[in-house]
Parts: sequence; C-alpha cells; structure tokens
Amino acid sequence: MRTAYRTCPICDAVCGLRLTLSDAGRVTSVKGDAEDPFSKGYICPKGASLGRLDEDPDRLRRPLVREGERWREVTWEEAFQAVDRGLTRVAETYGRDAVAVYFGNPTYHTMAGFMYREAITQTLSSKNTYSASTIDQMPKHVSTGFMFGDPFAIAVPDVDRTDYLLVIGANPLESHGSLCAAPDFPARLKALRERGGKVVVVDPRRTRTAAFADEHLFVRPGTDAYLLFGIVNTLLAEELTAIDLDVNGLDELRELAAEFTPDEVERVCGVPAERVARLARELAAAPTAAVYTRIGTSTAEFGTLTQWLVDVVNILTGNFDRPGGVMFTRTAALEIFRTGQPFDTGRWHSRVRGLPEVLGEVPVATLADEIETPGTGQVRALVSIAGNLVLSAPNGPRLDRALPGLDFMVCVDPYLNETTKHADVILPPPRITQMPHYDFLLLIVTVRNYTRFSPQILPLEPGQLSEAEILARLTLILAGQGPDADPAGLDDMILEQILRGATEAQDSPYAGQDVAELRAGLDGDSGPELLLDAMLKLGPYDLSLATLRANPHGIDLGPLEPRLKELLITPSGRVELTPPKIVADLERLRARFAGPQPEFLLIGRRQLRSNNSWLHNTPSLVGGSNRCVLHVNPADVARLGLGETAVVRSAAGELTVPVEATDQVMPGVVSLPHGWGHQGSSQRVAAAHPGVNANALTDESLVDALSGNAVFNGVPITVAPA
Ligand SMILES: Nc1nc2c(c(=O)[nH]1)N[C@H]1C(S)=C(S)[C@@H](COP(=O)(O)OP(=O)(O)OC[C@H]3O[C@@H](n4cnc5c(=O)[nH]c(N)nc54)[C@H](O)[C@@H]3O)O[C@H]1N2
Ligand SMILES: Nc1nc2c(c(=O)[nH]1)N[C@H]1C(S)=C(S)[C@@H](COP(=O)(O)OP(=O)(O)OC[C@H]3O[C@@H](n4cnc5c(=O)[nH]c(N)nc54)[C@H](O)[C@@H]3O)O[C@H]1N2
Ligand code: SF4
Ligand SMILES: [Mo]
Repeated sequence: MRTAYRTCPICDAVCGLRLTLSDAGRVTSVKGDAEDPFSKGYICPKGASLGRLDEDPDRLRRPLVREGERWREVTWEEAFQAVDRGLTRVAETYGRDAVAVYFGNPTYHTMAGFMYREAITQTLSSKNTYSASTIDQMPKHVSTGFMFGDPFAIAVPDVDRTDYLLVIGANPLESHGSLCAAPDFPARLKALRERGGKVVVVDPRRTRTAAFADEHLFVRPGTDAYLLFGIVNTLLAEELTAIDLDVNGLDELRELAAEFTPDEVERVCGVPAERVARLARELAAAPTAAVYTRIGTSTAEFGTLTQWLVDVVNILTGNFDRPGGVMFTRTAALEIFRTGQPFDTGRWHSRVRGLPEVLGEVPVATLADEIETPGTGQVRALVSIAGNLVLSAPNGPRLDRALPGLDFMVCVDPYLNETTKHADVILPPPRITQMPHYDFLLLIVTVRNYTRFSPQILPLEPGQLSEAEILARLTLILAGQGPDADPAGLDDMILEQILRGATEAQDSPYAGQDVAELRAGLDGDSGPELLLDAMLKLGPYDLSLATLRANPHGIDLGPLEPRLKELLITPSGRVELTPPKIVADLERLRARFAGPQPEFLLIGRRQLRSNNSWLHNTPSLVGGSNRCVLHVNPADVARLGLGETAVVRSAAGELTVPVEATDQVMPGVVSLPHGWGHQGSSQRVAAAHPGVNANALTDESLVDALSGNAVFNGVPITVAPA
C-alpha cells in the first residue's frame, strides 16, 4: 500500500486528492487531501470515482487503426506512420488550411495539452483551428480583450470576501465553479451568508445554487444583456456609481443605457421592473459586491454583450479589482505570458460563413460547413485532441454525418466513442495516474493565489506513450519531419523560445542572462515538467519544480490583490467601457427582442455526477438522479397534454425524450442535459445508459456574432406529446 497526492483533473475546482494504491498499482481509495491549503479535504462524487475512471477497462491501451468497419491494434510506429501518410497527403494536395485541428476541453486540464497546443497551432498554421473555447468561454475573452487589452485578464469573483454575490447563469453548487476555481463552493457560499452577506441567483431554473441563495429570480433565457443594461440604467439614472478606475466611454454608456429602463427590461426578461432597479440599488449599497456569470449567458446569442455588461456593472459599482469585488490572480507560472499586443478579432474569417477569427481560431459552430462545402480550403482532414464533437458541438448529428466524408482523421483520446469512431487512427494517452499534473490554465482563475504540482504516480507500461510524447510526435509530423523524429528536439525548441523571450524582455530579472545556462539549470522528467520549472523560475514567487515537489499538498500564495494597472494594455491606457465592436452589436440585440418571441426555449442542465460527455462509463456516476430527461414546468405539461415522453423540435433537428414535470424550470422553458446520446462507443456502461444527444436540437447557424460562440441556451423549440 502507498499514498499519493494528486490534483483532480476533472472539473475546474482543482481539488487536492489523497489516493491509496495497492502494491499492484490499483487505486484502493480516493479521499480529499485535508492538508491542501486551498481545497482543505473537499471532494465530490466524481473525484471519489477517480480510481474507477483511471482503471476503466474500456480505456484504450494501444493505438487503433480503422480498416473499413474493423479496428486493429497496432504499434505506435505503425500508428504514427499512418498519421504521417494521412496528414501529409492532405496538406500536400490541398494545402494546410485543409487540415483542421480541434482542441477539446481536457486539453485545458493536461500539462501536455498546454505545452503543445501552441506548437501544433503554429506548426500546422491552418485557418481551420478550433477549440472548445468557442463552445464555452470565448465571449469572455472577447469582452475582456476589448475592455482591458488582454483577453486573458479575466476577473474572478472574490467569493471569500464579498458581501453580495449576484450569480447570473452559473450553477457552482453543481458545476463546482468555472472561470472561478474555488474548491468547496458550498462551504464558501455558506460562509458568505454566515458573515451577513447575500447571494442572489438569476436563472431560468431553480438550481441547487438558486435554492441555496437568499433570493432566486427567473429570467427568460437569452435576455440577460437586457437585465444587466437595466441595472446599468438604474445605477446611472440614480447616480449610484462609484467608479475608481480610469475609464473611457462613460457618456456614451449613459446614452446607450437610456432605452433599457426597468420597464423595458421587464417586458423582455420577465423580471419585475421594481426588482431590476432594486438589484442595482443593492449592488451599489453593499460594502462590496460581485456579479458573476458563466455558461448560461456565455453560450447564448448575446454572449459577448452579457460578459461585457457584467464587467461594466462591477466597474460602475466600484467593485472591479478590489477585495470583495472581482479580482485578478497573480499566477506562479503564467505571468510571463501576461503581456502582448492589444487584442482584436477578425485577422481572418471562416471561409464559408465569414465568421471572425478570435485568438487564432474560428468557431466550432462552422466546422461542419467547412467540411461539407467544396472549394479551395475545404477541410479534408481533422486532428481532434481530447474532444467529443458529435456530443458536444451544436448540431452534433450534422458532424456525425460530415466526419465520415473526411479523407483522414486522427484522434488523441482514451476512448472509442461517438466522435473517435470516425477516426482513421486513435492514439490513446495513458491513465490519469500515469500523467504528471499541473493546472497551467485553471490557476489563472482561482479565488486565492495558489499552486500545486502532482507528479506522475504510476510508471508507463511497455507499449504505452505519454500524452506529451504523442502530441510532440504529432507536432513533428505536422512540421514535415516524419513519424520517427525525436520529440526531445521539439521540447528544446519550445523551451529555448520561452527562455529567449524572458531574457530579452527588459523588466525581466533574467534580462541579459545566458539562455543555454538557464536551460541547463532546468529540472524535470519530461518536456512539460521542464517547461513548468522554467515558468516557475521566471515567475513572481521564487518557486521551482523542486519547491513544488517538496510541497505535495500545494502552496497558498495569498489572497488576490489589486493589479489591473499591470494588466491593462489598451492603446489608450484606460479601461474601455464602450468598445466600438461591442457597441455595434447592440443593433442585433434590439432587433432580436423587438417583435414576438418564441413560445418555448431550450436550455441545458449540468448534472452533479457528470462532466460533459466522458464520465458516463463510470458506474457510480450514472443512474439515480443522473438521467437524461427533459425538465418541463407542470403547467406546460398540462397545457400541452404531455405524457411520459415528448417530441422536441428545433430548426436543427428533432428528439423524442422522457419528460419529468418539475416547477424547478420556469414556464415556457425546457431543460435537457448535454453529453448524452451514447452510440457506437466502446464504453459499455455508457451504452447501457445512452440518453439522447441534446445537441441534436442546438442550431449551429446561431452564434454570438462577436465571438462566434455556439448557442446552447435559449434555443427556440416546439414541444408536443410523443
Ligand atoms: N457536474 C458538472 N460539473 C461541470 C461540468 C459538467 O458537465 N458537470 N462541466 C464543466 C464545464 S466544461 C464548465 S464550462 C462548467 C460550467 O459551469 P456553470 O456555468 O456553473 O455550469 P451550468 O450548470 O451549465 O450553469 C449554467 C446555468 O445557467 C442557467 N441558464 C441557462 N440559460 C440561461 C440564460 O439564458 N440566462 C441565465 N441567467 N441563466 C441561464 C442554467 O439553468 C444553469 O443553471 O462546469 C464544469 N463543471
Ligand atoms: N448543449 C450543450 N452542449 C455543450 C455544453 C452545454 O452546456 N450544453 N457545454 C459546452 C462546454 S462548456 C464544453 S467545455 C464542451 C466540451 O466539449 P469537448 O471538449 O469536445 O467534449 P468532452 O465531452 O469534454 O469530451 C472530452 C473528450 O476527451 C477525452 N479525454 C478525457 N480525458 C482525456 C485526456 O486526458 N487526454 C485526452 N487526449 N483525451 C481525454 C474524452 O474521452 C472525450 O472524448 O461541451 C460544450 N457542449
Ligand atoms: S469538484 Fe471537480 S476537481 Fe473537485 S473532486 Fe469534484 S470533479 Fe474533482
Ligand atoms: Mo466548458
């Protein structure tokens, strides 16, 4: 028996875990790590199932090559040769834009995903670069990019110190928080209330978070920009602002907000006018307050406008960049990437629909168009890393039909599932316990400055490859160096590039130092570990990989402190309250709500024992309350005469789905969880609990115009008895 410590890699809460393993390397128990200064022993049912997930017998252990309808296990050499042939042929015949790459959500949670993403993108240099960002948080990058210059200057609600938390379209008691890493969210909200603070939730569903809050307001899906504009309107009309930042555009904002009176907000959102005004007054009167929003408003038609208005309200009430409001982290590792050029969008546009590039990628919502539409630049090959597009992308079934039309597809994924079944080659990464772990990206959005490294627990077995080596060899293939090139050379190049950047930066403590000497001093057992050591050594806390190894429970680096001045890189040097491209999108908002509205709207539902599409093969995480059913308000059930099942239709498709009547969802709104609809997968437990694919109903032709982000919430539908 032995004990090992490991950060949970499943969701964004970064909980520390304490694993017990048998001599044979089986995980015999998983508990919260009580000595972790951040998560303090917290664990959820998913973390507790990590052992089963890790040892899942349906995980792929060897690369697979598809031959017609059959799969054949092959050696890594054979697999990479097939990848080289497939990708090189497409790139040479049709050009690099014909090769698309998709980075799925788990690439934000793995060290290899962080280290090689840029390398793959730069090497491939294809306009068809996609990631889960455009089915998730891209609107946030766009709004912060335009307001502060830096698209990663994402302010986190200071939940541990705030007196008033307004949660709009997030459900942290079930999702455990997102763009706000706060292990044990329930305890933090409880503490907030115990110190006399208040929590208000705005959501078309009475979620677990809403039920816990002091107050819950139903809002019509997709209308949150109106609600927030109504708050801005009241703050300005009643002179309740307390701005203490240098801002541009206050007068223009006043003009823009004039039409969004509380009465107009009531008409569109269904929130009583009096309550809209009172929200503004409460935010202004609270000693400190934070407005926080996530997927409910980000994956909606006016995602960017809504993310923008959240920051506008936090700024107007004087709560931006101050304790108890919303604040920025100072990360242990990522500070060297915090500088750059002021942000803009649209360096190129997607070929078929002309959607603007953002952060070097185009929207997932248009991938099917790019595959199906003939012409120069048509996508003919796909590299999909840790993604399950068929279940997670809008109108997934269209992708299910489009993917077989590709000349070549390679997936890096531990499972044969709804998406990877279309691949020609599947390259499986090793088990979770066989990977080192560091949350490069999630530690940008923690509610305290914190860092923790988890070393690899179990060795690779013969015939396994680390995810780092898989991605490095893919990069080298894309660079035209063939299937046998040495990944060490690539790692050296990446490290040298980063060290060079640091030593050439003027204000760096390493300015003028010798890159070769720095490189020689780096410590780590793999490329990503060397990279982490470099970034820690170049970072603000005098840390190294060795320090992190010596502190296996993690290190608390203190509370968040005001630091907007360091991060602000707008050309004006001021916060832009009314960026022109954002203001231009208001026309679309007005037009959308001018006339009659659809009778029924579809929204999503995250379930506690689930994580997108890939945990349903763990027996303890399926069944019971975790079923794929449509929540419908009892009044609508009666009015429509619904029985046990209903037929739901949208512009994209149709589903027949079991109905559960519940007043947790407001009238006129139905809710269906995503990540279900398991078919054609090797996951035997998931196959026994298939559910339906909610993304058969989401419409890929609808996007948030500024970010190209998919719309999963507020989808017009009709509902009828089956
Ligand atoms: N248990 C679990 N945890 C997860 C995940 C999971 O699948 N399961 N996924 C992880 C991922 S990838 C992410 S990005 C995060 C997301 O984290 P959250 O954003 O907190 O997750 P959701 O539960 O989707 O919360 C969105 C809420 O918005 C509400 N909503 C829907 N439409 C609207 C609207 O138009 N307006 C408003 N105001 N509200 C609306 C929904 O009812 C829902 O309660 O969760 C992460 N954690
Ligand atoms: N209708 C609707 N659709 C949604 C959402 C919604 O709220 N409603 N939410 C959206 C959001 S926020 C997100 S983030 C996306 C997620 O979209 P995706 O990232 O495309 O999908 P996931 O279901 O997370 O699939 C992850 C894949 O990675 C594999 N995987 C797991 N661990 C690893 C690993 O360590 N390495 C590798 N290489 N692969 C691994 C899994 O087997 C699975 O195939 O879904 C989006 N889709
Ligand atoms: S809350 Fe998230 S990080 Fe924490 S144990 Fe659960 S799945 Fe893992
Ligand atoms: Mo996500």
